[in-house]
Amino acid sequence: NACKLMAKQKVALECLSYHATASNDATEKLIKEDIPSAETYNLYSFTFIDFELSDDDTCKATIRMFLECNLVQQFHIPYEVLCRWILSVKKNYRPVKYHNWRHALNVAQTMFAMFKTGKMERFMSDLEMLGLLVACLCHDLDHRGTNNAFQTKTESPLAILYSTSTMEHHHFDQCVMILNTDSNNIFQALSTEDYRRVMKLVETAILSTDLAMYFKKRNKFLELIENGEFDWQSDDKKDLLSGMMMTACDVSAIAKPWEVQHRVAKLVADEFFDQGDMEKMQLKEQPIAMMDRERKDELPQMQVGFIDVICLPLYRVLSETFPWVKPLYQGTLENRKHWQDLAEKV
Ligand code: 5BB
Ligand code: ZN
Repeated sequence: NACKLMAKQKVALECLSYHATASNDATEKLIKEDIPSAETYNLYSFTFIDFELSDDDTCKATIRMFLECNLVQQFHIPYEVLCRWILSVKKNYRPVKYHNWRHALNVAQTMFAMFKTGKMERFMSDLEMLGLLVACLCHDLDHRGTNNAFQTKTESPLAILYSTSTMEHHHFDQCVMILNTDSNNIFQALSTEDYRRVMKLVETAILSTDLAMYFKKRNKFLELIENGEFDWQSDDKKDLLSGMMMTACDVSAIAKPWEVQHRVAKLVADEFFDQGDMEKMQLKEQPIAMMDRERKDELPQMQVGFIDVICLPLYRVLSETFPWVKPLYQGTLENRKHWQDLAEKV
């Protein structure tokens, strides 16, 4: 326990030097701007792409999703607070190659598209939609470009604080920290009961983005489906469904048009390789294939594995139950062909 306290202090100190909420100037500037339509940003599509968007536009696209879901009106979120919160969330992502603010935005947009175009909105209460969108935007906050195994191996303060789902616990902590910072609390108008519920929802959703959790949840989810479950109302089932949706959104770069998927996979690989380099240098360890630059030729084969083991089974079961999310399945299948072709060339 003394150890944990020390770890917590270390994490807090580390974060203090980095953490900042949005400035008033930036917030006031965003408040004054017009928010372009959802069509302008292609927000309803599973082929949304952020590459061409300015940082400013990424914030406006985020606001547009809250407006389209009627969340600002429904939960009396002061517009100024929404703007400041979005800017603060953005600020608390680090400029790593893949797990940055752009990734968070893409994950949130896929969630939005699943609600709307995927017609899953009807299975969700407004509070659940609010919680899931917030969870998507916050789910990788303060990611350092290294995974849970790396935290454990380096005995980082975070790993001492949280022995399992290390980074995911930290992402949620960061999410809470921003909400608890003055004038960033988009949940401020909620009743005590709703506040408690939405925080729990956000926590469960963020923790479920740990891949280790996904495999457990997938089996339970499959059991429910096999038993012909159509009622998603109870709390456990909702948690299960939300967790599956979070993973579906988290890996949804795999379902984008090939040029986009190809480019994003390179970013993922580069971040993995950077961790591999640190393992070689700091730990004098041989990194696993996925993180070893010397083995980048194996990337296409690894993507096929990733698609077969994680992505396709998930998108298959989701689109069998919720047919309107099929584009995620089809896009992934299409990319599998491309990666398979490349794998055969090596
Ligand atoms: C993933 C699990 N890991 C512990 C071992 C390796 N695998 S993997 O074989 O499925 C794999 C996945 C191998 C290589 C990969 O990327 C090489 C560029 C990937 C991979 N992971 N490819 C991607 O395009 C993406 Br997106 C990802 C996701 C990375 C974050 C993992 C979060 C999973 C949430 C459920
Ligand atoms: Zn993520």
